[in-house]
Amino acid sequence: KAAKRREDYLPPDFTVDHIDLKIVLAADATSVSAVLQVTRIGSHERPLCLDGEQLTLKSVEVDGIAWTDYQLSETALTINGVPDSFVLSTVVEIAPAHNTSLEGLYLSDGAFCTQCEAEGFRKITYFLDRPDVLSMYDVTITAPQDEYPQLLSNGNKLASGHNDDGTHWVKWQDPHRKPCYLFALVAGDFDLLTDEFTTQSGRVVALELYVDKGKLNRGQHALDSLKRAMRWDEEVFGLEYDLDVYMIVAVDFFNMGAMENKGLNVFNSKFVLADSETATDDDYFNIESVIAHEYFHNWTGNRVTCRDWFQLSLKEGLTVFRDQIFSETFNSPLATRIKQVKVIREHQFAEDAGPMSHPIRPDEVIEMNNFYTVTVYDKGAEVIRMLWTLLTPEGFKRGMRFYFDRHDGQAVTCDDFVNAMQDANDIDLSLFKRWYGQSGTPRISIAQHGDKLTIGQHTPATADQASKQALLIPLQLEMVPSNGQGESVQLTVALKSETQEVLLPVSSGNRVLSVNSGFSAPVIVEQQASLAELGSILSFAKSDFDRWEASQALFKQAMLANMEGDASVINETAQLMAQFITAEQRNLALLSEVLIPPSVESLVAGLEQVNVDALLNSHKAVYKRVAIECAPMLEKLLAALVLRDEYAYTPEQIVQRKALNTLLKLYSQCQDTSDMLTTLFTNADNMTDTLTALQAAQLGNQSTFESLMQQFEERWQDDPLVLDKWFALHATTERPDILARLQLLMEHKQYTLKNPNRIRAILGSFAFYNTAGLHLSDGSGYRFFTDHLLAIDPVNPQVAARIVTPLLSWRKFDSDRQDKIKFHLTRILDNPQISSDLFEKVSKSLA
Ligand code: DPP
Ligand code: ZN
Repeated sequence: KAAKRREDYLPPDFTVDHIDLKIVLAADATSVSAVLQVTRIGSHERPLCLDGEQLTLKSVEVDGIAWTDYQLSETALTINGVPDSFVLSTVVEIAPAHNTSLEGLYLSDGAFCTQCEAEGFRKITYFLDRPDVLSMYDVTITAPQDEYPQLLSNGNKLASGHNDDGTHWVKWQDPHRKPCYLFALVAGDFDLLTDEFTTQSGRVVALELYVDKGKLNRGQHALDSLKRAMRWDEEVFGLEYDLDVYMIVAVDFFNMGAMENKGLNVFNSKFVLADSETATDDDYFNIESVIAHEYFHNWTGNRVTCRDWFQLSLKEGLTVFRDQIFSETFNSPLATRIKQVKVIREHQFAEDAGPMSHPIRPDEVIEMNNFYTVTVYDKGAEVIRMLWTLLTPEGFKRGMRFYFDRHDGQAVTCDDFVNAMQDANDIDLSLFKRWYGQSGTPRISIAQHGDKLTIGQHTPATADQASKQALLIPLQLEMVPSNGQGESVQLTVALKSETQEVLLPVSSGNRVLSVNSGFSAPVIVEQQASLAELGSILSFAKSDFDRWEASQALFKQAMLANMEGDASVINETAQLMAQFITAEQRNLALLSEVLIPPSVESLVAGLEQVNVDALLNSHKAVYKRVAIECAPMLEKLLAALVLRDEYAYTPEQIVQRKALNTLLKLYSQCQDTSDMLTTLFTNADNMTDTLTALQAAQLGNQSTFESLMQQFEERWQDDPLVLDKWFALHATTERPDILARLQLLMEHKQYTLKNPNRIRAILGSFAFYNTAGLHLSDGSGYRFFTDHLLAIDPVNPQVAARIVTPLLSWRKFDSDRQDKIKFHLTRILDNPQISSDLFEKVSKSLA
């Protein structure tokens, strides 16, 4: 597959005003008849070139006449000699039962479903499979009545009926024009949970949640979250739902989290199903945020969509930001922001620094599925957040209204979005636009001379771009009183050039600077604060987020210093943490964040060269040393935490469970907690506490871990979604025989190569979060992992390409490991059947 470039964009030669689809479902041979109203755009003589893959063409007609003047290739149907306006009818056959890529029309546990974003519609019928072709859809689905009583598609149900052969049919019509990536079809036999929502203007919307038989009682939280999201979007952005029905279907086989198909979202069941027994507080949080995310797409994505796939962040960065501020409203803002920033530090900075580095609006793509990245999504959201800061919330909302006034019903670019924001506000955003085109993580340096700061910015070269320019960066600072006396002072500086002088608003005497307060920009601050300064920020900053940041910097400095054999930093850090826990013993929300050290993986992401063995040892040593210093306080706090009411998903209880998790893991570093953990596990009335017991045991107590894990498996062996937690815990355990353990897991009756959740739970968790196992010094981890990648690739290339990521940054490891990783990446690249997904990532990494 050849690379496509953003600059080469051309508008389509034809458009399709209307499509009438008739789909007769059968697992091995589904028939798809499409009648397209086609219109030539502009004056040209070019043929109509339609995308299509893995389709068996049965017939072609133009204006009702059988047509033979066409060429057929593996990826296209080119029809010659067509008039300027005509009706094209095609019939194709497809085989959903053989579609393991989970793109296009496929079977999930016996139900038919579709995934068309980005380019899956071409696996259903011949079409102009690009987001700037917007069409009206009529869809008629036919299938056997008893097996598939529910036949769903986008929009409103127009008619239905029965045939003599035991099949039935339903006709759907979507009153909104849409690109084909938003098409969806589902056919199956589900349990249905219903509700209603009345919009602010009085439209009554039927809400329908379709889940696997027997899972109805796990759907309520998702439905409640949907209603909260609908209300919130009306209240905050004035955006209202625009159809009479909103359907969500949960399926077990799904490549991503969920999909915002117009009026018919399809979800990975992981982001729908929850009850206290089976789901953790984190699961509840994630469900709420993904439900909201897909709902918000109805405006940011569906009503206004992307002109081409290079503009993906237009809808994703914006919609992630919207779901983030939604989540910050209904959950702890501190915990929510920390989650977001961890994703950036652990994954996005690594992407910037690696071979797949790209701007939030990429310039070159081989396989679009590879660009549903943390950069496009999460850094994209940080870029929108900076606009929110620069424009103020009111200015931003004004910009949003203007954007919809100007572009509703259109397919537009990221520039169109920023222009709308600019035109609705009195501001020049031309410099800001560079965030869309420039990749890499900017570095901020600060030099202080009395009350004057010289702030520098520079972005190191990345794999995709050699030279970088200065950006518009809203940098927030907090001047923290170093001894706690007096008020903090906060300021925001809009950086515009490589260096900039700033006069501090108050005297800097006896104050410590907390730079990039609240993570106001996705940058790395280069200046190293001293331990004493970090101690002041940890103790006295007004922003809890900055206090957390200081704790992470302390841990990190201690871990790095310890690697160099310097024990003083570790002692001082441990003392600062012990002082902190004593002073803040009532502030469980903050304690439960501060006492989690940065993960090994986030440290790896932040380092240019990594000595894996030393880092792993140092990480453990520091964690343990802090535990020893804090032990008396931990004991006291834990005693107060174990007694609790019956489970409820309330802010108070969430904080208590989180604190129990953090403190117990820490305490288990220095004490034998087997009895406590076993009691907690046995008495737990909820999955959050159950996992706390398992996680704490996993970190140190091998025999307790094994015995509790066995009990867990006995209890949940028939529930794969719950068992994924068990798979992941095993896969992330540090143990010498980890590969044998993984092999056993993959022989489990619930494991199948065909289900992405299973692969991600075992191999994905291993690759991303078992640094010790992946990087075993004899290279056996690499071999094991790549053997499995080679097996997954032909089944599901999207999943294979997603989990290969940790190997791509091989350049940061020691030369022996480098050679070994390169050897195995080469093995992948040498496979003649390699997918374009894996090819793009692995070839870039080896280049
Ligand atoms: N458009 C989808 C989403 O992000 C892709 N998974 O919601
Ligand atoms: Zn999205």
